[in-house]
Amino acid sequence: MRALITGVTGQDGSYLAELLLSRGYEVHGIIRRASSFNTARLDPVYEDPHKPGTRLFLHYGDLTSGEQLTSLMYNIRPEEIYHLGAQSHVKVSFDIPEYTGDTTGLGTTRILEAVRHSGIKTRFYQASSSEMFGSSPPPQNEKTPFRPRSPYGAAKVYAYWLTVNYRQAYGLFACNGILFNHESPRRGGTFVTRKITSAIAQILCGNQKKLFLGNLDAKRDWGYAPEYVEAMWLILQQEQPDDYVIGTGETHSVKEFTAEAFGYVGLDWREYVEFDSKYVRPTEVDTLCADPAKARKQLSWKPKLTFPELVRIMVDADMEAAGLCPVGEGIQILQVRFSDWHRWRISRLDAVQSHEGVAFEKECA
Ligand code: NAP
Ligand code: F7E
Repeated sequence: MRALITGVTGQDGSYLAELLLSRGYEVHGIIRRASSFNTARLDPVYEDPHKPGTRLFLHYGDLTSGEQLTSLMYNIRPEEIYHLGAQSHVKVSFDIPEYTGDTTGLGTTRILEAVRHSGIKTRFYQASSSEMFGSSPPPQNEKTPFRPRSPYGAAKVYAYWLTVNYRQAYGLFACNGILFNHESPRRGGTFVTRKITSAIAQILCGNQKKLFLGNLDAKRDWGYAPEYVEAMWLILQQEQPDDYVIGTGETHSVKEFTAEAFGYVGLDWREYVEFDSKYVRPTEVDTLCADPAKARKQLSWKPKLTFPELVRIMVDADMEAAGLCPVGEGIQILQVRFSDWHRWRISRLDAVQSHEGVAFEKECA
């Protein structure tokens, strides 16, 4: 099988590339040109393209331009497309709404048009988001109305309906995975979970004294990213194209995540966390909690990891990356359940970058 992944350098793209390679796929990823390396998350699976038998290939492309996408489709002829590329930060989408619409919304149109014009037969996965539900009360499922509360959420609603439209209009095997928040040691450093766990490691190292956060009362349904890329794959293996909600069915506040993470290393979060209004969004999504019954029934997908286990994995990974001796419960959970801890950890370089990302966010976001 041959798959194409947009957003292959991101959290989900990198895990999905690993999953597909482990299942014998040839994997093609679209990366955008950057002045510094943006492929650190692919380090565990990167192969020298000159070596015979290589199955991972990277191609330059940008979602803001359709110019080369049709020829990429035509030449690669992927049997499955996982469209994960997006400007994915909700708070940032208020600062750059037009760019977010271009990348996160129109980017999907460009990929779908490239599929149509190249004439290839393929299956298409759209990375839809629980952020589309916005102010609709929980629990949210496939029938819940979309009431987005951010430019990001609105762009994802547009992309959702484009995907449904290409399924109906052109008979494309096109599916939406409506994924609730999913986290990991590879989560970008400016999302709240990773911001908290990397700050804990830096506090323990003595490099950081305080952690500045915004709204602690927002509630999210947080799962573990490697399990969610498995759901993406399952969605494209079904007989009929369809749309699925993917989440744990449990919700926790940002305050609960903070208390759990600091508590795990024996610290009282109230001594370190301070409020900064610059992290508060103009409009907030108060509570997200999935009703994943359809995915359970039709995909037989069920997450294995619990909320405290997710927190422990992320804190251990950030402690290890910072050169500290991790508490160890998170490592043990992965070794027992997933057999290989080191496959899922982040590199030291990534930890440094995410710490810098936090500093940058303090100034800019
Ligand atoms: P992420 O870590 O932010 O990754 C986003 C990816 O998109 C990166 O590879 C990024 O490239 C790429 N990208 C951004 N702008 C681009 C452009 N103009 N052209 C080409 N590529 C571009 O996001 P993620 O957490 O892996 O999420 C994957 C997808 O699922 C996203 O569409 C996100 O909106 C959606 N989603 C995520 C969650 C979640 O909880 N993680 C939940 C629901 C939906 P660089 O590495 O160069 O920046
Ligand atoms: O915020 C609150 C913030 O940025 C979670 C993306 O993957 O999931 C993600 O979007 C909550 C919000 O994720 C800080 O106000 C408090 O209520 O980690 P986040 P998100 O906005 O839920 C959805 C499903 C996606 O699709 C997106 O791509 O935490 N919060 N204080 C903070 N958030 C941040 N980032 N930083 C803070 O200091």
